[in-house]
Parts: sequence; structure tokens; C-alpha cells
Amino acid sequence: MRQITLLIILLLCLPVSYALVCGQSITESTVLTEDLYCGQTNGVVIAANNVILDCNGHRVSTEFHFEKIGIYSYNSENVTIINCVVNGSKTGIKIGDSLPLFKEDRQYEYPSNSKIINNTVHDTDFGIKIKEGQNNTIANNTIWNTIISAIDTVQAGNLNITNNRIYSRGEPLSIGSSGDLIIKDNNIEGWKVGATDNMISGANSFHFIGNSVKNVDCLFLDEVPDAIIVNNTFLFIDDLGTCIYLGVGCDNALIHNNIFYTNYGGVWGIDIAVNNNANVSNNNLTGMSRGVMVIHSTNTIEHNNFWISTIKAGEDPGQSTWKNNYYMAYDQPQEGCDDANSNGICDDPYHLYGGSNYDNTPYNTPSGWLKIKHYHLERFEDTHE
Ligand SMILES: [Ca+2]
Ligand SMILES: [Ca+2]
Repeated sequence: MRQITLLIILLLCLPVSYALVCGQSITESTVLTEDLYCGQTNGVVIAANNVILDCNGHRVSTEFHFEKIGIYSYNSENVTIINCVVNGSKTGIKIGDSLPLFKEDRQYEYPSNSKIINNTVHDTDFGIKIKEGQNNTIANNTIWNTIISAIDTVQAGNLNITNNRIYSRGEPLSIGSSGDLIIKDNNIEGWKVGATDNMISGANSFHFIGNSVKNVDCLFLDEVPDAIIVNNTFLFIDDLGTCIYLGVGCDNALIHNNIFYTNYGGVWGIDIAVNNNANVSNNNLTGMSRGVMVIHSTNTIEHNNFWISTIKAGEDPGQSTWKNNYYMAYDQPQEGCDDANSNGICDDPYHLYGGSNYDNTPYNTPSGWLKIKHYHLERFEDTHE
């Protein structure tokens, strides 16, 4: 009897598989069995907690630009949306709303713990939108040809955006007022540099790690203190703008081990503007005429390779610390870099553009600091054989 009861409970927990009609609200986990072509109505509305919507590769299609939503989880918690193909509509997939949940304990809360995984969203104004939800995950999705933004969040605390492929004609990322924000291992492509940014504003903590960013003004941060920007590749082609711009309230940034590449000379690689205590280290900046700008701020710029042919590898009126960098425009005797004592460091300092600041230890070969370490290690090993 107990086994039969368990079996019945198990069967009740399994998702139902049946053909939905457009605009239908679901309150239990559901597997889609056919495509939905919905014209000018919403596609699927999720109206209960703990629902899994598995489209099983099926399409939810509504009219392009029309003020509707492909898949809408309205004020529900712990919702999972997987394996859906969504096109058309104003917004492809939306979580949350401005109306808070009214919990049993009479505390207002917002919909949380949603997972949007392994979906394809395309040809919408907004791709995936989260409004006032907490602890949500957007992972392994493909989002392309979005007109306004691919991932758009407002007041979405503790958000994890991982391993998505994004191509947006508008802003790839538009993230406002997040708690802890992790953006990791995504492939993010814009339509045109100078036209759109990846815009991040008001995060408590921000980890931008291992992403590939192309054809968009790479990162525009506003009120994002303690940002960690590590191990990314930024390709910004034909641009007149800035790759990473730190606006107000962005102290203590770590910008480390990134590749910046452009083919066009009119750009800033990193503009730190008015912020303090940034550490810009071990980056490769190639092709732009202007590498790092720090104005009226106290930061440390070290162990970077500036593959920049002009004198504006670094611009600093005077407050920041520049040390142990490589400057392509200052690595040979005819450029003023002599190395009479053969220690791999130019004997005279490198004069930074825009004031009277210097890098007192400019290396004369790319990543020369690593070679010096190897040299000493080899010497050590030689003498201890
Ligand atoms: Ca040179
Ligand atoms: Ca020297």
C-alpha cells in the first residue's frame, strides 16, 4: 500500500505534457508538446510557485514588437524555464513584476530563485527581462537580434548570468540595481561600437569574469564599487569611444589579466575618471591610441603591456602609481629607452602623458617582469646544481 501511495505521489509530481493554448496560465510543471503561434496574445503565463516549464525545444512565437510577452512568470517563486525557443513580442521571457508577493508572514517580497536555462530567444525588443526578482539565474541561453536589450534587469538582486551567447542590436546587457552580480563565461556581441554599451549600474558586488565581448562599448559602470573585471577578452572594432568606463562611485576596481584589442586609433581602453584605488594589472592593450586614463584619482597601474604606438599609452596628471609596465612606444634606444645595465628596465623613467607623472621602471620587452623572474630562477637553479 505504501508503494502504491508513493507511486501516486510520484506521478502527481511529474510534469504534465499537453498542448497549451496561447495566453494560458499554468500552475503546475508542464512539458510543451507542440509549438505555440500566438499572434497578438501572450504566449505562456506561469502563475504558481515551483513550476518547471520545459518547452522540449518547441517554439513560443508572438508578433514582433507587439506589447506582449512570450513566457511570463508573474510573481511566482522558484520557477524554471528550460528548452524554449521564443521569438517575436515585446519581451521574450520575463520574470517578476512591480507588484510584490504578499507572503503568509505578511512581509513583502519579490519573486525569487528563478532559473532561465538553455533557451533561445530572438527577434524581440527585450530578450530576457527580470524585474524586482532575487537570486535568479540566466544560464546557457542563446539570445540574438534583440532590438533594445538582450538581458535587461531592474532591481534584480543576486543575479547570476553565465555561459550565454548574446548578439544584440541594442544593448547586450542593461543591468540596474543588482545585489551581487556575477557575469561569467558569456559570449557577448553588440551590433556596433559607439552605439550601445553593456550598462551596469548600482551593484553591491560585481564579478565580470572570463567573458568575450565584441563590437560594443565594453562596460559602462555607474555606482559599482569593488568591481572585479578579470580574464576577459574585449574586441572593439572601428570605435571612437571607450572600452571600459568607470563612472561615479566605482572605487576599488580590479581590472586584471584582460585582453583589449582594437584596430582603430580613437579610443580609450580604460577610463577610470574620478575613482580611486583601482588596480589595473597584467592586461594587454593593443591598437588603441590611448590606453589608460586616470584623472584626479589615485590608482595603481602595473605589469601591463601597452601595445600602443602613440605617447598616450597612459594619461595621468599626477596622482596614480605607474610601475613595471611595458610601453611599445618606449622600448628602444631611439625612443629614449637605454638599458646600459641590462636589467630589462629602461634606465630613464617613462613620462606619462598629460602631466608630470612617470613610470620609473618601464620594461623594454613585453611581459619583461616574467622574463626577469625566469632569469633569476635559472640563475638560482644553475648555482644549486
Ligand atoms: Ca617601440
Ligand atoms: Ca636598465
